[in-house]
Amino acid sequence: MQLIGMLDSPYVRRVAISLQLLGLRFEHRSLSVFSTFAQFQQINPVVKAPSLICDDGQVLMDSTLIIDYAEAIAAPKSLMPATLPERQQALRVIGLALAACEKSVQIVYERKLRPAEKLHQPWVTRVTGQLLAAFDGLESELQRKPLATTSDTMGQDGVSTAIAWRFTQAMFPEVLDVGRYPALREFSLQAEQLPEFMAAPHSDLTYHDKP
Ligand SMILES: N[C@@H](CCC(=O)N[C@@H](CS)C(=O)NCC(=O)O)C(=O)O
Repeated sequence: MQLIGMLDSPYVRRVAISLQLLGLRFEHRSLSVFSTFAQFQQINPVVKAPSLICDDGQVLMDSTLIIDYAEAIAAPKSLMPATLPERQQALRVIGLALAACEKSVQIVYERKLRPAEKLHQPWVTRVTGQLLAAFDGLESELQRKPLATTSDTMGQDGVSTAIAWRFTQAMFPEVLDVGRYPALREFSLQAEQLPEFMAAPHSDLTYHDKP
């Protein structure tokens, strides 16, 4: 299968890391939804990153749905807990992390795609408040119950939290007061050192599977 999209997208990175942790091999094509729009359109006319070309040629999109598909291939291996209370907790954390990604991406679009004179500051202020609320929620979840930090134990809650933090840090280091998020900061430092994270860094690089 082929993962389409750039690793500077938190959603693409989330999939690239999840596929590795699930033990699935894939080819990565680092196409941009902006600078290579037409090429991306040839693969997926909706131009959404990540897109996944399955082995039979069908194209899937949306990181959560692609990971759902990957989980089905990898079963019984899974990044989700089996018991209901643990799964509920993981879903809570993943929801917060995905909200943080969504709000960060909205700020990127507002700042980078709109002409400066058309930037709508009340919207940016609202979205920034939502972004900080999502990270506040994640910080208190991690303070209450630390996330696993090894390749063998990390779940989808950890992957999603780590990619959300790294993306926001990379895009707007000034927005996140790291002193306010000690647990998230420490968790991110550990997660980013795992081989699966280092093989798919937040960047315009291409992931290469081990030979
Ligand atoms: N909910 C989607 C969000 C994906 C998303 O918004 N990706 C961005 C790149 S970070 C994208 O495709 N942007 C192009 C566009 O929406 O036109 C997911 O989880 O995959």
